[in-house]
Amino acid sequence: MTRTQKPSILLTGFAPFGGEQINPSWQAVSQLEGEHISGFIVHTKELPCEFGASLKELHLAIDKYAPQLVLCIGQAGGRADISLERVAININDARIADNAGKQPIDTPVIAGGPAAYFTNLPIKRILLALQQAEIPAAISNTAGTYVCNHVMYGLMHLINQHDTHVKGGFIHIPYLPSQAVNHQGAASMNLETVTNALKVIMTCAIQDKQDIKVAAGTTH
Ligand code: PCA
Repeated sequence: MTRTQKPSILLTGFAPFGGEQINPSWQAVSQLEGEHISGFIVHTKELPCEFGASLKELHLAIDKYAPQLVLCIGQAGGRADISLERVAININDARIADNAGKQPIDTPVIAGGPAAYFTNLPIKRILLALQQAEIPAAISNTAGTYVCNHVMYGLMHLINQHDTHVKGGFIHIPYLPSQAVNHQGAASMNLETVTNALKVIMTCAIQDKQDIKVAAGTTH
């Protein structure tokens, strides 16, 4: 295992999927390669939009960089906010085939694993920081049942099994305007706002402060 000297952050984005030409997650993440955030260096990695392979690539990147913070980013087409995912569930239920043609239905991400894991990011603190920066954001209580939930569950499983000091979580982001023009009525967020949001999130997450209690739940 190669250990880098400087404390580091691993940011991941995804390859395009579902007929899109781009994935805004990788568009935003790739802008941040080599960035310094409060003494931490940012490493980036594009993950394939594939069950199994995405988690293998994530594990390799974690092994390579030994980051203190792992933030995985994915596209949630149609959502209007930066979505701070609270929970990952132990299920793969693919509405469409992944980029390798696989479509698992009702299989576990990790056989024998717990039903769910919570992120260990201070998501309420992050929510307030984003709102202060005038970036629309929300807590999300589902990362879906596709490749993003798969990756978040695998990440939190790894952290819970091996090293609880590593912070990890998943962020869903809206379409970019260039995608939304092909999905009439769908919300979008520009690339600069998304990359700024990721900087705010990283800055807040590495402060290692306890989360705060503010209501940000839903009634449905
Ligand atoms: N979004 C998909 C998978 C890759 C991505 O960017 C999801 O939400 O599961």
